[in-house]
Amino acid sequence: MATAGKVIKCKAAIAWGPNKLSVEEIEVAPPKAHEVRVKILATGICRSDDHVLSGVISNFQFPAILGHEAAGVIESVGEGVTKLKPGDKVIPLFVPQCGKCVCCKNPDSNLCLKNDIGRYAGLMADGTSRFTCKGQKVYNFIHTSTFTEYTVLDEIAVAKIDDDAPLDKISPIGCGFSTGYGSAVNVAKVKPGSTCVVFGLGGVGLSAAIGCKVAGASRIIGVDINKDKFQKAKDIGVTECISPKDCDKPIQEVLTEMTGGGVDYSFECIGNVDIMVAALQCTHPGFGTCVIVGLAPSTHKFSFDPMLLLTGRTLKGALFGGWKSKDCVPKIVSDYMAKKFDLSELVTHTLPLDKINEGFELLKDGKSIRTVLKF
Ligand code: COD
Ligand code: ZN
Ligand code: ZN
Repeated sequence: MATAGKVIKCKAAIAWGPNKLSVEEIEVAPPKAHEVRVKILATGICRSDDHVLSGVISNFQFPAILGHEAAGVIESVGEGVTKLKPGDKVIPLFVPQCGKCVCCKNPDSNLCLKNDIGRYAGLMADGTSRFTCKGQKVYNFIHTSTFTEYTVLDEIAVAKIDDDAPLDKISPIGCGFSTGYGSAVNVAKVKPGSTCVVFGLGGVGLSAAIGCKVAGASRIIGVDINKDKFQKAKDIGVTECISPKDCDKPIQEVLTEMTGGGVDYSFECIGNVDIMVAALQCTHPGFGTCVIVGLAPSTHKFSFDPMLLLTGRTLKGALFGGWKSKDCVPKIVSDYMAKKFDLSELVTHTLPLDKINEGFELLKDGKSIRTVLKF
């Protein structure tokens, strides 16, 4: 491409600090060795973008380019990149897969130790940045940075996907969808005929419910305090919906009674430590499994009676639905194209980059499932 090897000037949303986000012109340097430069075509606004922007995450370096759920096309590649080429369709990976660390080598783990979640160094693998704005260095975000027309990614943080994939529709596979869906099919390994309960019917909870359905669950109970979420949940396959506000006893007791002793699988997709305990308590003794998907504020802790585990329940959790990202994202895209599941219900709003602040408002007010910015 004509731009290969050159600095690209483009538009990006810069987070200057907590609650300070504006669209600016930036410079994006060419990719160095084992990096690729990607033109982003669609990117969703997701929970951890909001956590950083609203200041919930305190050890964060500004200014930075947020965004981690996206789809795009490779513009150019750096030296030593052999498996990716300009024109390839890709999804950035906020949990990378280096293939070399102990977690990557362990078939049961997807938590590549090169991940930047929690540490937030905000730099490329070589310790430098590819972004500048108004002469200032700009940090990246968990290996991705997608609220920009162009980004630069380490090779370990890119999945090449099908040439025919519709990039405008599949960005939720970069985070929210795969997180919820994988929690069901991959982390819990939901079995056909089972009974599941999903706490929280936002994009992640709905995706967990889609996973339960694809895995053949016969009963999928949705729990949410906002009844506006029930219709969409039923449309995607949730069989019953309950609001804890309508119950005269704790939700875990209601669920235990409704299911004759407890559910096979429960998913906490809210990020509330009290609900996490309820999600464990409502699983059936002897074989129930509870999966923690929600991200709670780091100061919040939970405690429970260890007898809940001694009596044969399992408590699990994983990032990104437990998927080994580089290996599995292309397969998830292929499954989408084979119509194994639908993503259209998850995207409720579409906006241009200039209206990104509006997108964050929709997320905060609980009005959107997912807002996707299209370039
Ligand atoms: N009881 C029942 N329902 C509740 C309660 C409650 N006490 N409180 C809130 N809810 C409902 C809300 O009404 C809403 O419908 C739903 O819970 C939460 O949905 P959203 O839309 O706010 O959030 P999602 O679906 O986008 O999910 C985000 C999580 C809240 C699960 C968040 O913790 C997350 O993203 N977790 C994944 C962690 C992760 O992997 N992060 C990395 C990148 S984001
Ligand atoms: Zn996310
Ligand atoms: Zn690794």
